[in-house]
Amino acid sequence: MSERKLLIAMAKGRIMEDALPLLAQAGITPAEDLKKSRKLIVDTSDPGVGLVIIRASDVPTYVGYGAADLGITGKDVLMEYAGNDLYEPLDLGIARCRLAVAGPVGAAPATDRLRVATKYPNITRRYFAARGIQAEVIKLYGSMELAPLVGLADKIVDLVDTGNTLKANGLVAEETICDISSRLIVNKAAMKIRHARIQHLIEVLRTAVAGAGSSAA
Ligand code: PRT
Ligand code: MG
Repeated sequence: MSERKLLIAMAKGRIMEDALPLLAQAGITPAEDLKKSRKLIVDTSDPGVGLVIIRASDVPTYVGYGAADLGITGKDVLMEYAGNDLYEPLDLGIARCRLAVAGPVGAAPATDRLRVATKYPNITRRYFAARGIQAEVIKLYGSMELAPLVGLADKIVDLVDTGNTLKANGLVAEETICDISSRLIVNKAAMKIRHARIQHLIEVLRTAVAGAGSSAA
């Protein structure tokens, strides 16, 4: 009986765009064009490795339950995830941005009794609680920038890269919560059971990341 493939979970979009060149250096190339394909499980050039294509925010759940052995997703998603069934052995240094508190240009800074709209309620609650600020957190699934414009919230907590999206909506980043990049994650049980193969993959990716960092400098 042949061993089941190692499954790597990730999302289409910006993370995948940056992750595919790193995986290629590990000898893992998708067997079909992921931009066109609607398949959710994709074979790769490595017969022992398959890709599972899901929403970025679902990656920790698939890996946490062991439905995928490994995953690639943003630190923002991982900080929001409540499970402790994952290892996070490698910072891939891709899809970089920062998580920030933002508000209308010229607005008073975060003080007390704030309403904050975000896709990241857990991170947001922790952040303001640690500062002794009483914040009412309003969970949204997208377009957080709208919330302060229509009086739904005083501030937002969202990802910022260039700041153009905030600027276009009359908002400005006030505080950085943390810097974000994408991470390789591994199911804890898979790491034990399939240790040699997974450890090898981690080391090959580590080398690819180090190379990408030095060539980009
Ligand atoms: O769309 P869906 O809900 O399925 O998933 P998603 O939109 O979360 O996926 P995707 O492919 O957009 O990838 C999201 C992941 O990419 C995040 O979890 C981060 O880890 C990472 N990432 C890196 C970013 C950005 N940079 C980023 N700039 N994700 C989103 N943005 C958005 C941000 O939310 C804001 O709307 O880009 C806008 C800000 O960009 P600037 O340059 O205008 O500041
Ligand atoms: Mg998106």
